[in-house]
Amino acid sequence: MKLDFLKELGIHKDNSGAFTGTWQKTEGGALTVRSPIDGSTIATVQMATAADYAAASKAAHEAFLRWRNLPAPQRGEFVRRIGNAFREKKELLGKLVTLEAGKIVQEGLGEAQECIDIADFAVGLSRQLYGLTIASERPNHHMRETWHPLGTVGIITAFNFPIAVWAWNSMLALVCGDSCLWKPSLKTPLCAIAMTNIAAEVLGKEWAPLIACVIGPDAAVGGAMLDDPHVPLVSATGSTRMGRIVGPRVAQRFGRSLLELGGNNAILVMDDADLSLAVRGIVFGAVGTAGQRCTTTRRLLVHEKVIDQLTERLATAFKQCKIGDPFEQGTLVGPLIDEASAKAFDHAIQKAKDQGGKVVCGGTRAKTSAQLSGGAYVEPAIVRAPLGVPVSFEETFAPILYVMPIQNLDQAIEANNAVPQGLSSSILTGSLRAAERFLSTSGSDCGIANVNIGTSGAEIGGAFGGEKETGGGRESGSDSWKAYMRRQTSTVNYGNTLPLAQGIKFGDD
Ligand code: UN1
Repeated sequence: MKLDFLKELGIHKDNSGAFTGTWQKTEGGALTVRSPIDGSTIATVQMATAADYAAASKAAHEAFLRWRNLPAPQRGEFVRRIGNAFREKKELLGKLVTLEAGKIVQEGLGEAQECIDIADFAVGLSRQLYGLTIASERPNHHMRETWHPLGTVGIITAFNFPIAVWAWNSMLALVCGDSCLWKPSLKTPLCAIAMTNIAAEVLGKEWAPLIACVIGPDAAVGGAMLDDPHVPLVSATGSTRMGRIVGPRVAQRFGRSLLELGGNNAILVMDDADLSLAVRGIVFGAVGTAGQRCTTTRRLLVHEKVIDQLTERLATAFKQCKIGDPFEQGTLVGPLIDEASAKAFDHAIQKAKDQGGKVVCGGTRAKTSAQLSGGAYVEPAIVRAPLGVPVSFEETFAPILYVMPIQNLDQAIEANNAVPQGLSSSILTGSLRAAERFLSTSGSDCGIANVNIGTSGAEIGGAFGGEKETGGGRESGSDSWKAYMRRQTSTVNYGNTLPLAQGIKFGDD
């Protein structure tokens, strides 16, 4: 594989670098980085230890103490330049995402675009960190709420969005006046090094510690972050299993956590849906990113009147999806991240069969060229299953779509909400009534509920996140920035007397 382009992202083959900006050497063990495309080794990265983490945290805290005093629009100006640097390097970043995470070229570029978009959003936000004024019950008093920088934000990211999720968090955190410490997935450290390099170069030596990235083992480095009193917010993306560790451990020290955990997203297809649109939306949602998005469509709840027809059309479309080298034009399904993921896929397919599911298409390992034999490629599966089949309650991070029949909208909504996760959901229908019912209080219980589009591919402008076992966090657009700041309520007396709230008389007045 041609790796020359890595140099343009500041990554050298003999890289010694668990980067903490460009200012610190680390002492941890060596991490072998493999491409999921063919399993080949692409780099070795020297990891950080808990002591390295502590040094990065100290520097991040010191940088925060200075950064928070810069006016927010000036912080925004740095972020504008970081966003422009992402823009300039979009092609390279997309390529790196393809190399290290195995996404097809279009999706790698899409992820780089998401970083650019959130930087733009954050720049605008830097002039809009609005508070409130509130009417006081006391004469000659006023009340207001203001937002202040919080401190260092710990960012834990997963392999499947190796650059965008960090950007969602860090670009907002920077304009909010915070510093960041990034603990990336050990499967995608080069993406983390590249992004940190780009941002550090724009920030310069003085401010580079604001965006330190610490690549190290979960227990030593991740654990140190969870317990770090200088990290008031830990924003963690990953499995529900990970969230169950992060949430309570951070809460134990009264830190806050922002959790983006598993999804088990359904599309409801009603009998009046446009089936051509449905096929396109479902294929992208189920097969895109080889089923490795937290927003991937995993369940299809289809009206019994159209289920046979739709399943047949989907099977045809699934079979046409080209599986293979994600760098190759025309490929729609790249590799899973590793063999363990492929084993989880095999296991879920077997379970589905044991539970009465019928594999309509796919469900096996894909045949690829000899060059790709070191990668884990699977044929995306459609499984027809009875409603409520136990395996459909679990998230398997691979392309498996459970197609289940429903008789009416109420039953579909109930089934949508029956799983423990609550990230994304969609309804495909021509009926305004059905769509609005799905979006109503007694409709979908998910953080994201769409109409006539799929479950994945959210824009950065909205708040992103979900309920129940998805963890409840919201990041990216809308007012998610508030999670990265602390709120202060102030009451100011501009009179000469001291009236007390609630009309209390205290001693002689
Ligand atoms: C994730 O899979 O962790 O909505 C994030 C989407 C993307 C983000 C997914 N914008 O599919």
